[in-house]
Amino acid sequence: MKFVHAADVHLDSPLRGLERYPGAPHERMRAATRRAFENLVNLCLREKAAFLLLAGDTYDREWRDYNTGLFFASELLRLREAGTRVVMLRGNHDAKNVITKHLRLPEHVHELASARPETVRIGDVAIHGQSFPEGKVQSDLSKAYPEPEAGMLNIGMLHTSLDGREGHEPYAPCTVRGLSSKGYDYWALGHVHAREVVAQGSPWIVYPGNLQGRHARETGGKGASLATVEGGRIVSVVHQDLDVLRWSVLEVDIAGAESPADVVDRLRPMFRALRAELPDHLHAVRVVVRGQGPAHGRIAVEGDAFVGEVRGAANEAGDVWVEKVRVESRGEVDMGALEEREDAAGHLLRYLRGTGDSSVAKDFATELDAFEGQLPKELRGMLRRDRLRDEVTELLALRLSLLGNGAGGDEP
Ligand SMILES: [Mn+2]
Repeated sequence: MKFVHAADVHLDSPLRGLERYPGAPHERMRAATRRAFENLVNLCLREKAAFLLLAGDTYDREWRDYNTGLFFASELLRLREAGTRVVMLRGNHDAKNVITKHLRLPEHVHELASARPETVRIGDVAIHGQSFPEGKVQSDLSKAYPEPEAGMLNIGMLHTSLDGREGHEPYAPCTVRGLSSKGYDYWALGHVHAREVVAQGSPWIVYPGNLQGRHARETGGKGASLATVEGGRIVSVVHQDLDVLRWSVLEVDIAGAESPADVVDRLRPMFRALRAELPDHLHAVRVVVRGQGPAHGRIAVEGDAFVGEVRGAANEAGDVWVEKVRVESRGEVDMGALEEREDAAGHLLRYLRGTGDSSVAKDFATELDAFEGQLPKELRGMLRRDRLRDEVTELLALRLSLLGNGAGGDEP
C-alpha cells in the first residue's frame, strides 16, 4: 500500500517578483501552482495511492473568487474515481478561509476538525490530526493527540514550525522528542517549505516541502513524499518532484569581460543549460552579477538597459523568466593612477585619503546623497555604510573617469 504526503500547496498563490515584460511566459507562470497540483493528483493515480494527506496551507489566503475552490474540488474528483481518499487540515494560511467553509468537499475528502484532534480510519491506518482553529496557534497541538491505536498504522498530521525552523513563523511549536514519544509510525508535517526528513523511522517525521517554489529563495526541486507500507510498516519514503516552474540563482562573474554585452554572452549558455537540464519546466531565474572588471562601470550606468539585454538572452533560450538582476560586481578603477592625476578627481582623492578625519568623508558622503539620488539604483547600492569612505571615493572616481571618457553625456 502507498500513500502520498504533501503540504503547503498554496493554491493560486502569486509568484513573488513576477514582473510582466515582453516574452516572459506570464500566464503559464501564474498557473504554476495549479499545474503542480495536477501533477500531485497524477502521482496518486499512477502509484494507486490509498490516500493523500494535505498537511495545511492548501490555500494561500482568502480567494478572490470561487475558481480556486472549483479547481481544487474538480481535481479531487479524479481521485474519487480511483478510490483514493484525501485527509487534510488547515494551517496558518487557510485557517480563516471563509469561502472554503461553504465549499462542500466530496465525501472521499475529509477535513480534520479544528476544535480538537480527530481520527480518521482508512483500512488499517489511523490518521490523527487537528486543523488550526485560528491563524496564529502558539501552543503544541500534538500534546492532545490521542494514543496510537493497537494493530493500526498510526499517522499524525500537524502543521507546525517544530522546534523553530529558520525563516518560518513559530506556529504550533513542538519537539522531535515529543512527537517521537507519541508512539506513531509517521508524522506528516506541513508549514516548513524546505523538504526535510527530520527522523527516518521510529517514527518517520517528514516535511515534504511546498509543492511549487514561489520565489527566489525557494530553489531546487519541489513536490511531495511517497510512502510505501508493507506488512503494516513503512518501508520507504521517497521524494517526488512535481513542480512545473523551477527557481534558480545564476551567478555570473565579470572578470575579463570587456563590456556588458560580453557578460550577457556569458549568461546565454547558462540559460540554455537550465533548459537542457529540465526541458519541460518553466524557469524563473535571479541573476547575480559578481566579480571585478572593466565591464562593471558600463553595467552600472546602463542599469535597466542591461537588465533588458539579460532578459532578451533569457527569452532566446525559451521559457526562462528573469525575476531580477542583482549587480554586486565592482569596478576596476585604478585608484593609484587617479590619485596622481592633476585634475579635480586627483585633488579630491588625495584630500580624502590624506585627511585622518573620517568625519570629512562622512560629510562629503552626506553632500553626495543628493547626487546619489540621481544615480541608477545599482550604483546607489555601492554606498553601503560599512565601507563608506572607500565606496565614496571609488564612486567619485568612477563618475569622474566616465565623464573624462565622454560617457557622462547620457546620464541624468
Ligand atoms: Mn504555514
